[in-house]
Amino acid sequence: MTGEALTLRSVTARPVVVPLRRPVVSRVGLFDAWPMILIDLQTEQGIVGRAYLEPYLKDAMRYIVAAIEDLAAARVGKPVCPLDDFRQGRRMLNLIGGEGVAMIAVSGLDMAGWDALAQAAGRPLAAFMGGSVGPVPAYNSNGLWLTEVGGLAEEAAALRDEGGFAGLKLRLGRERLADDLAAIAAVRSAVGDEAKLMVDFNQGLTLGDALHRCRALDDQGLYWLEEPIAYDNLEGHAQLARDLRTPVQIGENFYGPRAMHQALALGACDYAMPDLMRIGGVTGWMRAAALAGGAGVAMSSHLYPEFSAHLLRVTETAHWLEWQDWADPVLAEPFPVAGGQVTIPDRPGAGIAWDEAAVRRYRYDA
Ligand code: SMN
Ligand code: MG
Repeated sequence: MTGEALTLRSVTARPVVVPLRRPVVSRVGLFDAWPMILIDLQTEQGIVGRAYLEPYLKDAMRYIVAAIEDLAAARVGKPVCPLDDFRQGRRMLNLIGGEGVAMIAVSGLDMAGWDALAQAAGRPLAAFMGGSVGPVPAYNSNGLWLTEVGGLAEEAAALRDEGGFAGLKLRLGRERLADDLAAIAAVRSAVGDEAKLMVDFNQGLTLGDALHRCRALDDQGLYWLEEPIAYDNLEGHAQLARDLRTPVQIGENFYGPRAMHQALALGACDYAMPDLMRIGGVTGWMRAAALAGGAGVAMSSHLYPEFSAHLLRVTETAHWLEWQDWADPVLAEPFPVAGGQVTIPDRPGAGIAWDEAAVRRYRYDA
């Protein structure tokens, strides 16, 4: 190994829309197919760093891809240095605002850059970062949407059996409290009292409704209450965290590590769960993880199970991996999951490669 730096040659960002086995029905939106941007970061040395983004809105891919291309153009011919690229990218797009598209584009390139470096070192990303590959405890988030309560028991059992999961995510926030209670009862009837139920309101409630609804659910033995109210209402979340005995979970809408700092400083959550596309990729995750570690707050992941598995292995307060198999249709070798744990494959980098025939099939003209 020469230790030669990798030089950025070009970046391609390809939009696809892949089918979902179970349509997403949530307070944050209805999605019957899942948009993804597949990023390939080519280097002069021949190594290709890969990552994907899941931006929810298929037509938003057009301007996210444009932002990725602009950031990449500014780095062509330069060494692939994720920390430098991160700083430069943030500075470059600061003038249109650091959150939203700007942070998403920086995050995607950051992940692909780290993947390239780990591949060049011939090590799985977790090992490249000083950790090790191994099992990562996961809960299944593939279903239990705001669908008919009558179908939830059967679905919960199926979700448990997809990978021997000890935890499931259930979406709540139906019109009537009685229906949320019925949904919990239906899931419990199938998976029992021992199963961990992470429940997610997807920002669907007002603070007043959340106080009422979450107090009424506080004795249900739920594992966490996720995003009851608007994500940027940190004071409101702090009020809920003080008021409730069930832990409050937020973080998928933290744009950059400073948002983690602000949430922790306000006591806005008992648990935190950054999303790689918004927290700033691998670089942003590690900075957020240091803050969570310092505060002693357990940290879970949101989407991106492949990169997240590596990162949870090097996170001081690692908690739960959110398991979703939604990217599987375009992955050449999806990560295996069994016994409620994701196994990180022992291959260089993050372990992501595309099934090119599937990419052609699901290509979307954004
Ligand atoms: C979620 C993820 C993806 C689509 C809709 C809702 C949810 C989660 O917030 O935490 O999984
Ligand atoms: Mg959520």
